[in-house]
Amino acid sequence: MKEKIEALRARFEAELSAAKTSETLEKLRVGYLGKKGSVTELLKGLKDVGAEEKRELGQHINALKKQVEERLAAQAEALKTAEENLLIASAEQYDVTLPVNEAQGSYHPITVVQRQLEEIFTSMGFTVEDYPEIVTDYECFEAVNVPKDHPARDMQDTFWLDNGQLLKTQTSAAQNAIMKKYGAPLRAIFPGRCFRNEATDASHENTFFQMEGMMIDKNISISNLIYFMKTMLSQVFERDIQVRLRPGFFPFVEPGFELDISCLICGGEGCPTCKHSGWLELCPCGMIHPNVLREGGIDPEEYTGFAFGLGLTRLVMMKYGVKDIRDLNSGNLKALSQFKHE
Ligand code: FA5
Repeated sequence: MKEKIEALRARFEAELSAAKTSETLEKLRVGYLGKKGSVTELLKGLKDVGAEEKRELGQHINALKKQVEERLAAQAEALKTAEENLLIASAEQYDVTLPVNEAQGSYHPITVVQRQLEEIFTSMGFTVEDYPEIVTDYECFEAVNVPKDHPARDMQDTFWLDNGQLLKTQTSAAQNAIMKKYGAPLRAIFPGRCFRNEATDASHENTFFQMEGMMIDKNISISNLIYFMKTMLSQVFERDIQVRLRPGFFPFVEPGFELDISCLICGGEGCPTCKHSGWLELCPCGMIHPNVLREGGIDPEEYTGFAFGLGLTRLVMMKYGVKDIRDLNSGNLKALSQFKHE
């Protein structure tokens, strides 16, 4: 019996040194000290030996039991510490002595107004379409009735890629694909970033946002166009503003208009933002040219429609009284943080 006890002690020590997780330790505990554990079985076996021997063997077995209990407890503690150290070492390090940065982020004013416009138009049954910034010559020009060598291209020089594609100069670049996607009737707006090779000034940037809209159905007329433009502007500005509609030429509309807004920076008196004219070109628009409808797979004999190309960045300038368009792209948090309340 004594040899059995010593063999068990040796086996336990070997198994204990191999135990590297809390789970294996628990298995060991059950295997030695549980109801049917090896040490418990030894104790049960004492009933078959004589009284003399029982006393001596009982002491040995109890000593082994105590040793197993103590060794298991010590090993469990050591494992716990090792696991905690591992967790600390793998956790993200940070300096608790650094001052708290109380500056809160906020949406860019262009995002705020874009979302407001999206809400206005979706409430009137328009879908909101996303479109790439890199497009083909066909999408940006040819599909909207601006063939190669058309003089209207001069107004929209842009950045060309080696593969012949370009950074879109106008959101009109999405017109053709959207017509082909939905057919008629359709109501869609498509905001997007545009790029032009511009000499920048207070109201011109090389990178700016437009938001295009199209409505195509039977019997759509200029009255529908004016209604939607008025509704949109009165909801965005939440006050009366002066607008004027004058003829404008764009190859993709016939007739075409320029919708100007009385400059809200100077109240129409004239300033650098409106080039001292008192008016700011905001939203060219018109009735979609039959060639453009046809190219989009829509029969111009059956359907008519209007399109507009809102200068979203300029609208933001007017709404918030931003005098220089370049502030909006500057990343200057001091200038932009004033819109935080939105
Ligand atoms: C166009 O881009 C036409 N695609 C708009 C259109 C769409 C007309 C559908 C008819 C039907 P235009 O180049 O004028 O047009 O630009 C439209 C608006 O974008 C301008 O009125 C102006 O508000 C804004 N915009 C144009 N160029 C710049 C620029 N460099 N910086 C900031 N805003 C600009």
